[in-house]
Amino acid sequence: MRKVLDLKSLEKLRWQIREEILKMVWQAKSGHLAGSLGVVEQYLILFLAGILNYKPEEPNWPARDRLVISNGHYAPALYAVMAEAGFLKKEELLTLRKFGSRLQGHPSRNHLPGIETSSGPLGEGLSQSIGLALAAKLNQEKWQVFCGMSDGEQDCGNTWEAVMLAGKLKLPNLIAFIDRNEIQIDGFTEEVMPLALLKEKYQSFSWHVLEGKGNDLKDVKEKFEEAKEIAKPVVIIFRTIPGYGVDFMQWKSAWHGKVPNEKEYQSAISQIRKNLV
Ligand SMILES: Cc1ncc(C[n+]2csc(CCOP(=O)(O)OP(=O)(O)O)c2C)c(N)n1
Ligand SMILES: [Mg+2]
Repeated sequence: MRKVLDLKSLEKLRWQIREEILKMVWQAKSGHLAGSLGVVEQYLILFLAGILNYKPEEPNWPARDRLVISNGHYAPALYAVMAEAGFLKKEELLTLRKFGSRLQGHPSRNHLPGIETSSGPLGEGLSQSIGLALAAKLNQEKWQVFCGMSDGEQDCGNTWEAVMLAGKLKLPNLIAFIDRNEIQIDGFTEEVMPLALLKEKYQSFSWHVLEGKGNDLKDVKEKFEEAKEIAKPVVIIFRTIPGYGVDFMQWKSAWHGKVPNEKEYQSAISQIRKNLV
């Protein structure tokens, strides 16, 4: 059965999840920390605050909402939250990136039940989400499609083809959310490829745009609840801090995909744990 927690319980959980993420990437000696640490509140609210409709014991339940994570390198955060939601056991988290593990470095739908689409190559998730949303609409199904994207993916041409099509189709069941953390693999987004007026660009293609504070549980919850009621394509632009919770990782694109050394790891863990006392 789906677990629904109040914001007070999630407040503690968001730091426990961050500790899991650090442990997972540390044992694998590979993985993406900055984005994963920044996105935790969004995934937690989706899975554990009653936003997504799902049954962990029946991952292919036909009436489930579909969650497409287009930016697959956020996998550590996704797996850690899915474990909390009951899709896998917490012990399995430490198999991340191990040979034969269900927890591939990027999500694979053939490996882990509950993963809706395989991802890793950026810029594909919104097109896939449109296909799902269109199918639901044609079949008069009530489930909704949620598509998580990164800001780096707004550089992908394919993303904008999908933005145009979703607007044209007026899909009433499509909710996109962007992790606007201002960084990508080797610098700030506005230096590598300025995104300019992201909100206005989506609006010009007939999307409804919401903006939220992505590291604020209450605000994230309110924005998803609001989005669920809007009967046209909606995108929530969540401002977040990459590397949130670890002072030397915050806002540093160098931590996009780097593994800490022993001293850095111990410091990161103790910084995160301070939020749990
Ligand atoms: C099509 C494609 N091109 C390049 C890459 C390599 N790549 C992986 S993550 C990434 C950075 C993209 O920025 P963002 O998703 O915002 O990452 P963040 O640093 O915020 O985690 C790139 C270029 C990829 N996965 N797919
Ligand atoms: Mg980014």
